[in-house]
Amino acid sequence: MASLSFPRSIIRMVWKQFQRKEITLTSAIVIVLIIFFVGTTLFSPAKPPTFLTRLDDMQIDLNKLKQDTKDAILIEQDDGEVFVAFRLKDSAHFLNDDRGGRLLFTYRPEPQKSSALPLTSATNGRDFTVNMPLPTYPLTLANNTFLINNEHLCSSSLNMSFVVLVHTATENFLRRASIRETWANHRIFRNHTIRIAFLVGQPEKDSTQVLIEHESVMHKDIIQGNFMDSYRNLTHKGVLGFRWVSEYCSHAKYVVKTDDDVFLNVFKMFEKIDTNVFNKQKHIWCPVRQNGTSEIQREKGKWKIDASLFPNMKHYPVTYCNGYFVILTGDLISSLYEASRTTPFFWIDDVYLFGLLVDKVGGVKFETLPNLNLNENKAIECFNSNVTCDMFVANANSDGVMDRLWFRAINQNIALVKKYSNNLLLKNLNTTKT
Ligand SMILES: *[C@@H]1O[C@H](CO)[C@@H](O)[C@H](O)[C@H]1NC(C)=O
Ligand SMILES: *[C@@H]1O[C@H](CO)[C@@H](O)[C@H](O)[C@H]1NC(C)=O
Ligand SMILES: *[C@@H]1O[C@H](CO)[C@@H](O)[C@H](O)[C@H]1NC(C)=O
Ligand SMILES: *[C@@H]1O[C@H](CO)[C@@H](O)[C@H](O)[C@H]1NC(C)=O
Ligand SMILES: *[C@@H]1O[C@H](CO)[C@@H](O)[C@H](O)[C@H]1NC(C)=O
Ligand SMILES: *[C@@H]1O[C@H](CO)[C@@H](O)[C@H](O)[C@H]1NC(C)=O
Ligand SMILES: CC(=O)N[C@H]1CO[C@H](CO)[C@@H](O)[C@@H]1O
Repeated sequence: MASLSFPRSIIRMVWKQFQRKEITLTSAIVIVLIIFFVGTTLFSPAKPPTFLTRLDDMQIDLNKLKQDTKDAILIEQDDGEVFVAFRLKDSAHFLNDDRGGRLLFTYRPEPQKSSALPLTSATNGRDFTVNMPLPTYPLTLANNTFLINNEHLCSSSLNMSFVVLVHTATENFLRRASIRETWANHRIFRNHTIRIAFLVGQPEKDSTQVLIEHESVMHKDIIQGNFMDSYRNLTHKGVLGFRWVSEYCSHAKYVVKTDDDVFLNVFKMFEKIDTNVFNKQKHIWCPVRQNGTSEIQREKGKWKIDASLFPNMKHYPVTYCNGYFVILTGDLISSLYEASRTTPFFWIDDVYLFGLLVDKVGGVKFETLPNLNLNENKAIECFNSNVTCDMFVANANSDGVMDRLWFRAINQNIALVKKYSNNLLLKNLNTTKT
């Protein structure tokens, strides 16, 4: 039993503080519970407990966990160590329930091992101007497209204002957590229903996969496609998103595509929707890149394109969007997905998703969105100022910036916040950090 006293005493201490309200739910404190048992019997020799442990060493009962925690996030540190941070509910009771010296958690990951669908070599050497047999899109037609799906995320009974598709890298657990707790926290709004779906591919490490599956159980907002998560596979991620919306969220009036380091002043978004700014059909709002103005890099750089692609062209031959923030009318999505079946793969996702596919659909209007800002420092300055910041979208790349922008945006937009938030947010307003 000696080996158990250390973690138990820590847990009791945290628990007591919690009961005495020294740790409040509204503060940013997450209570980190770490369970590690050397051997699983009571009679194993006592060894010093390891405080942080790998998730696959932990045994967690997910149902129990869900009952007793408000939420949990999975954190992977730079050194590769992984732990789970729980935020306890007021009613949490599992701490009393450690039978026979064992905490009750048992977690047996059952990775969904679907047979990996090999990608065809569609990525290489396609020529967009020469007649070629039409390819079938390699990923999205297979039956095992969704390695993880949360089909009910956007249930058809919801009157959806918009659904947000966030392109996120597998290991960006903290960024996803920030977005969930700030502007895309659908629990705190009224009069508008929004949902967020995080799109990922397959991680390199199995341990990351376990974490993602766990995250999906906790938050039910992960969509995972059957492809390696990598920069050159981002187009697949985008098509996956279009397919997912077509099949499971086609009733959303708008679809917002963004990245995991982007802050949206969601109250302004609601206001624009309510004042019919977006009341259009077959329409896209984004940072527009007009046809014939974006140079194709041939020599060097992140976006260097092989001479066999877009041969003899100096500029991309279609209008497209900078993809960090794009609003599409919902009526477009299934056509875009259909278009992907017959549009040869091109790895620059912005050009493919918001250019080539849109061009194939035809009759789509682009409109430039004002007040988008990609300079994080300018955004912090603007939202910190005593004048209401007019940024609609801002970059929030560094740690903690998403939260700061969110708190400041709330303070600057009190009238809109009162209009569009429910009591969950409003009752906390006065205790909100500034
Ligand atoms: C997908 O499933 C359907 C029915 O379950 C089957 O007819 C079809 O052959 C499958 N397609 C592939 C590519 O496995
Ligand atoms: C759905 O929401 C819109 C606002 O986005 C509102 O105008 C409409 O009345 C709502 N419909 C229903 C059936 O609640
Ligand atoms: C894209 O995903 C496929 C399927 O998982 C993988 O074979 C391929 O290596 C990935 N491409 C890149 C550039 O990572
Ligand atoms: C783009 O511009 C080129 C000429 O610069 C024109 O030939 C082409 O048709 C345009 N494409 C679209 C989709 O408008
Ligand atoms: C706002 O801040 C500026 C300096 O940043 C200051 O000069 C001004 O008085 C402030 N206005 C109010 C209303 O506080
Ligand atoms: C929050 O502050 C406002 C004024 O700043 C006040 O009217 C309101 O009652 C306060 N709410 C709570 C819950 O304390
Ligand atoms: C404009 C509108 O729909 N307002 C509604 C917002 O939600 C509250 C209750 O949550 C309703 O009372 C309002 O009518």
